[in-house]
Amino acid sequence: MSTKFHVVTIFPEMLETYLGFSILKRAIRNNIVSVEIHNLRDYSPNKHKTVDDSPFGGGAGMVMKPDPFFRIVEALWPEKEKRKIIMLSPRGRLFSQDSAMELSHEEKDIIFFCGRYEAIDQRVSDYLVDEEISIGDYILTGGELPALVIIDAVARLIPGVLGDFGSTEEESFSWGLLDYPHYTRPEHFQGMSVPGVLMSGNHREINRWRKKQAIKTTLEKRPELLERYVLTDKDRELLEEIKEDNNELDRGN
Ligand code: 4FV
Repeated sequence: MSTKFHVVTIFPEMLETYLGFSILKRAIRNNIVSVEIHNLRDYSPNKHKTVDDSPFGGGAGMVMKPDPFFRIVEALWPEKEKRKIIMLSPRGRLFSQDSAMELSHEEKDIIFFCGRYEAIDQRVSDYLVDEEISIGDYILTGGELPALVIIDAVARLIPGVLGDFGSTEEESFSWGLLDYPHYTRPEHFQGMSVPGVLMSGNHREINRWRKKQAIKTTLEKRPELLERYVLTDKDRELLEEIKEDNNELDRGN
């Protein structure tokens, strides 16, 4: 059963473009995921297809009206138990790889409400929306990019989507850590060489080096991630080695 995404937006072309390339295009063509894009204006009650109005209480900008959202849900997804409505908003729960994994197991149709203007009338959030998600603490002009970010991050976790474009299994090897360095040909480039262990063919040593690099990079760039990461005994051994290497470096300087 393919994962069904729906996107409610007033700029459908924005999404069609991004979904027409590479991995997502192929996943949709192979019916592993489906992404239906709905133009909210088609559910506007008035002939001018307006979807926004001025804010009660005054203030700058416009607010998206509630009725088009209620009309599209009544028309397309009347059964609450079969739908999960997600509103993209800076107020939402911060999106992460964990939430991507969660959504990749979702059986219900996943419906994204993409806001534009200042905001969407609060009654939509209060009575229709199951969850608000934010992709980060910054203000965008619309919810379309966040919807695409989430569809991209979730779809690639669905078996068969990545295919030989890479595997999430390997990814889970260093789940929760930052990625290790990657190299490809040429082996020597402008005096810069690929670490010898990667040319050794010794996969136990290669995996050990990669895990050590992942822990080292995480310690340097995102130490808070390491706090949350459950270290194995081998990982603790690697972490000790890293600290010794750093001390040697400090002593060396
Ligand atoms: C946003 C975010 C975001 C707010 C008003 C769209 C904009 C405008 N959505 N994560 N950050 N949305 O900035 O999800 O309608």
